[in-house]
Amino acid sequence: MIRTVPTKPYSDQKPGTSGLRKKVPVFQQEHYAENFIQSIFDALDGFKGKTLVIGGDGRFYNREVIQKAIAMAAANGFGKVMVGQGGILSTPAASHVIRKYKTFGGIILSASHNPGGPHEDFGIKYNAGNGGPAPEKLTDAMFAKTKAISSFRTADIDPIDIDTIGTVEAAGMAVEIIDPVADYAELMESLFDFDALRKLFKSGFRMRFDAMHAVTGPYAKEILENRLGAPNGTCRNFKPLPDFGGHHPDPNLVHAKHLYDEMMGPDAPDFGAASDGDGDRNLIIGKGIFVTPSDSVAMLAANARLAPGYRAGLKGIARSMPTSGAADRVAEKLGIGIYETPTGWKFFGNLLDADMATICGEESAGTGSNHVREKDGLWAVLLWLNILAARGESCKQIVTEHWATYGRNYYSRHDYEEVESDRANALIDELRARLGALPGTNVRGMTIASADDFAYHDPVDGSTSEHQGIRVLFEGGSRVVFRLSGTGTSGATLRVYIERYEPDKSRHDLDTQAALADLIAAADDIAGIRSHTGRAKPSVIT
Ligand code: VG1
Ligand code: CO
Repeated sequence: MIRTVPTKPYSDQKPGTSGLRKKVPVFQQEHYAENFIQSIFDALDGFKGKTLVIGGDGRFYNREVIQKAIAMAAANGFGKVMVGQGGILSTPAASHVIRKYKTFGGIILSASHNPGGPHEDFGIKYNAGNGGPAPEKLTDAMFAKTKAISSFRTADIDPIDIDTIGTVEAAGMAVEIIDPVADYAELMESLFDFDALRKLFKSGFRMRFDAMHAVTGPYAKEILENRLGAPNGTCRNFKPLPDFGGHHPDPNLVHAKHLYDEMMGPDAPDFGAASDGDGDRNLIIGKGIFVTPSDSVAMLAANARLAPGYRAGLKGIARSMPTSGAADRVAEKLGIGIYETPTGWKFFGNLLDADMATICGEESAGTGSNHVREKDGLWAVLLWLNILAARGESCKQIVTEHWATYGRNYYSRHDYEEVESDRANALIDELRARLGALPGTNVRGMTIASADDFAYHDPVDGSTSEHQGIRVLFEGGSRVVFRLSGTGTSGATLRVYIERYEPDKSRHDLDTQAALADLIAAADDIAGIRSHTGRAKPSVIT
């Protein structure tokens, strides 16, 4: 029943910011998925007889790869796999299942916010026994295995019925099909004041949650409508579809514009939210106000004690380097640690495991806490709701009050998508070569105080990660950051992050792009964005 199948290496299986992501036709090449899955197993040690969690975001090719992964897990000696019913497990739910049942680790099939379908994106990532994304050391080891692989192990078994809850046997291994929502919903119930939330909805509070036809639909329906009594219709686009209904499951101001427009409209609900393909991102829009993700982390941290799960306070806050400094001011006021990590959730794992950080966040709409080891879209939504219920104020009031107390970090990210890789690399290389010469120079009336290529020294395991983004800091604290995306599947995406701190309360209601106009122009002067990319403007502005 167990077979060793000869195979040839592919040279392009290097995991990026969050796992391996490629177009579906790339994954459909002979043995492409098998090679990567075997390389994951080959990079791990000591899993014989142990349990592996398997699930995905329901996108095109999910079911096929789940069957492959089950057969390969059996052939490689796992004792059991736990699979989300229908092949569904959101990224945070998978993280929770891995932790709750003390399993060896898990495979999550997702390309997250990237589009899905026969010609769109697919992805595979591995999470370790702490529930968190494989650290760099492990992804490097996997990549090394993909380059040397000569065979993989699989079992000749009939396809497993992954739609029926229960346990079956496959080539000597137990296959348990689990309810993908139950454990996660129970965890949320343990962290938040569900009674207060029920009262909130009962009082007529109106909310719109857009699941974007991605994985959070079943979770949001169960928690918001079934358990919290939000009216039927609160959740939109809640049925996971293999192609996300033809849209990008990316909850930003471009792909969730309909939600934004509704929230800015005359009959806006009180609160709007959305999540991405695999359920780890969140978009938060109050009635008449968009909450920028960097602000959201800061505001959630500042108010976390209002939720039962965080009543004891926070140990520390961690944010990715390009995320604005709004959270730093909260940490300072609370007298707790603040940590600045490279982009990608894998860098938060050690800080969370060591109990140095409780809440973490990224500017890309990822927020989470030590309840799992991934960012968690619905968690952020529920914490916001808990804060709204406890304070009895609107989202807009909470945001403006926060700015008045801490000052406002005007912040925006400009993405230039699908730029030719050579041109994007040239921009970064040239900038890197000029870093030493930048300090002291004057750009548009602003003086550059320092410039560097961000390197992270993990305070827990002592590892170093270099080349994590180029930072240009101006006197007075404003900054621009440049980095290339590690999640795209065609060409290169240049991300430019722009930030300016404004302490003056009378200047907190400016238009963000206008407030940042001089820095946006300076970023182009410094890096030659237009000339290098050939683009007059960004593809996405958040
Ligand atoms: C992007 C975001 C990063 C996030 C990553 C995975 O990475 O910038 O903050 O952790 O996506 O998110 P990059 O390398 O493209 O900038 V998800 O929700 O796509 O797993
Ligand atoms: Co995601």
